[in-house]
Amino acid sequence: MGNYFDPKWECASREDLRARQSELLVQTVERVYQNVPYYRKKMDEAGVKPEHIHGLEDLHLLPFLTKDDLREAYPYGLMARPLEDCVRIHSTSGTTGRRVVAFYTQNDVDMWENCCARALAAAGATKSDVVQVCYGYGLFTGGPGLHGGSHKLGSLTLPMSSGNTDRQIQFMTDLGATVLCCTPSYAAYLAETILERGLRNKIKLKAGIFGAEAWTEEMRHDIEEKLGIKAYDIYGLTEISGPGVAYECSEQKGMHINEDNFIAEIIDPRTGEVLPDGEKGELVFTSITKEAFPLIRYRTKDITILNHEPCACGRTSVRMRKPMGRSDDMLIVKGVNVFPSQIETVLMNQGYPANYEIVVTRENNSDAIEVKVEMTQEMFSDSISEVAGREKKLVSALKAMLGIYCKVRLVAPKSIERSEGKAKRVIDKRNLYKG
Ligand code: DLL
Repeated sequence: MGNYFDPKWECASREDLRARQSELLVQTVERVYQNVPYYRKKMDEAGVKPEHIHGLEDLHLLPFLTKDDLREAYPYGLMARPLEDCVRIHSTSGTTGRRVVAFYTQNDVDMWENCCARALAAAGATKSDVVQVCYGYGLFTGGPGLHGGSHKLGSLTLPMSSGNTDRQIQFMTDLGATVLCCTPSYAAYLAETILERGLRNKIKLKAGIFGAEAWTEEMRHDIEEKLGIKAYDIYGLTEISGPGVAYECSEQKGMHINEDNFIAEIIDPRTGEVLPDGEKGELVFTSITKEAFPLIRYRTKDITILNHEPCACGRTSVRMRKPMGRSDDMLIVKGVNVFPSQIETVLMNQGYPANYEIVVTRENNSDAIEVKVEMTQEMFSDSISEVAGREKKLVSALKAMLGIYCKVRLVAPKSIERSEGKAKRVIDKRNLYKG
């Protein structure tokens, strides 16, 4: 099979894209039914045969696949190609339950890296750029994905991996890195450190490609201002390939989904019903070009909205809104749905840095939520009564946003641990899901 990357699909007509999706969907369903007993059983149980699937219009007939399926089929149960055809694995961090392992043939790696190359190109990168990759390398897809994309573009790639901030900044300044790839929380930390050391005019960065975790528009503006760059969002998940499933263009108004490789749907997370364009719900992906580990109607748990309106950049692919959280990260506090991103928006609007922690506890059957947030250096020199006033102001802004009371504790600068990868913002001490 050839290389799946074809830039023409980025601006193909909607009709051509849909025709390609239909054709590849039919082939994928046939292939998994023949080669993957796990899928055959699932489809048989749902009463669907490959001959029922004629194109996109029949997608809704197929059963969903969940992370639990992936865990049940661990490690080899969902492979559609023999092991000898595979050249790579990657894995999710597996903080809850068994790890999930994804397999790649060489064509799968090429397709994925090409998606990342598109993301880099959309952020303005060319072969003349110096791309500093400080996502982690290893089982995590962040480092290898952007690294591969940078190679495909022909940029000079700095394979830094995560951590060692001193070394990151030294290479960034010495080698004149122009594009930075890392999590937004690490970008914020790097920005903070660069400003503290007075190195802002020693850096040559022009763009950043930040993803792997939720971040707000406010955080984007903060990083853009501190580093003097344009900050682009990039989305992806290990199961579907890794970073580059969707990426932002220069318009920065939603992430273009690489629809020539992935079909996106939005469903109601409770009922599984497919929702019309523009409605908020859980994102579901079907891969149509993957060889080793094709996934059909995979429920991502990410909550977002799709937008089919044409984009001013000329790309015709559907755009997804920044994920507003995950259906499983959503906190239910006192019966109210709380997304960490709502809290972040309030904090950043009031001039706080994106260094915060949300602690949820339950005593006597009553939930309590506390937001610990770092003050900036200037705020730290305020008097006790000024600090108390600030806390009060935050409490009422949070109440206005969430509709519930949140305790607020302002803490000293640098007292909350920094993250080099994905930040852990929420500590839920209620143990609601134990046993
Ligand atoms: O985080 C892949 C990735 C690496 C994406 C580098 C972007 C950049 P996983 O570790 O499998 O893969 O985690 C996937 O992370 O379902 C989302 O909940 C979250 N996520 C990824 N990108 C974004 C983003 C990588 N831009 C899970 N905004 C996904 C919000 C994101 N959440």
